[in-house]
Amino acid sequence: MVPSSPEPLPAALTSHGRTLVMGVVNVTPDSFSDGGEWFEPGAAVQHGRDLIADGADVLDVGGESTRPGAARVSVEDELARVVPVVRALAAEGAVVSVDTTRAVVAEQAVAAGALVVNDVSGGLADERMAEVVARTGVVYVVMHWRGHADVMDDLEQYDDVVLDVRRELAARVEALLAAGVRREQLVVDPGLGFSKAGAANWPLLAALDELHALGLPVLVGASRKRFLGHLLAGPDGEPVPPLERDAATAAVSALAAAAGAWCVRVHEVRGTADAVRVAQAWVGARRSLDTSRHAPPPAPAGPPGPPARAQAAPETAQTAAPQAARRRTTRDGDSA
Ligand code: PMM
Repeated sequence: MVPSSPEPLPAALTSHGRTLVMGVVNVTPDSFSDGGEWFEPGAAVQHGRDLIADGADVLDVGGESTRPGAARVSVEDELARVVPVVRALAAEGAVVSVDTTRAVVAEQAVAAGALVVNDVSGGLADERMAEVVARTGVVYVVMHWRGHADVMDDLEQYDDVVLDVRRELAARVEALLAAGVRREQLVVDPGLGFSKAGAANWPLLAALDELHALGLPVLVGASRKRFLGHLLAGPDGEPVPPLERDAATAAVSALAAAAGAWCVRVHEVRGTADAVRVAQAWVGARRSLDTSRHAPPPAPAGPPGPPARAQAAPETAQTAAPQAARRRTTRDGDSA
């Protein structure tokens, strides 16, 4: 399935025909997976550049950790962390998203060049957020959320996690539309790991099509999360540490992309940039097969010629890239 795209994004981002890759730039001292590594503004900007070089389509700049149990930062600190980094990266031509639950941070980040507001609270944490999103017309990521980091692990009760998350997201979408936000601005996100214990995350991934039934693009943020650490735990039951979850993250990215996710949000971009291309080639080949097998038989006309070749998929930018790579590997004597 080719993901639909929210409206107010540059054409360069809507014409890929593949799932987008959002690279995480955490300007925080304490995020669960990469806290402190890029806390200085200069280091954060350089990290953003590196993620673009690795294949990120969008950079998500955040100044407040959502690590379970984390205390909130002040508005002043969040603004001081985020706005200069957004401004610098946007000035270099990057498509920038701001990861914030605060309307004032969203507003100033948009003024500094952000095109996307990624709100893990889906507008619940700040009642002014909907008004800012409606007025600025930015793309708005509405994540499923039940409470701030200090209480989120106490809010994990669901009758049916997929139906409950979908219903709660639908309610947020209705409230945002009622506040004047346009449907074309919206993206929804199941909020993996947010008020979801390990096992509750898998049905949400397995049922992405049920989230697609909301009729909006879907963003998936599985990167380095606890449920992957638990999945990969060794015989002692200890979850593997966050930095050892990138291969599993890329596997989720491929599966989410094949299931039609509009965007995947990740810390390590290169593996996921490859993964979404694998998914695109795989899904594209499936579609070509289905089309060629259901095409009517050719009219019997003209002299007999060489046997018809299987219908090749049109060589798009996506199919051309693996072919170029194959030519290179042959010359290099690499594996077939
Ligand atoms: N997860 C984190 C932060 N922001 N935004 C969206 N839209 N979806 C997510 O799943 C999500 C997010 C978790 O924190 P991290 O920045 O430390 O990964």
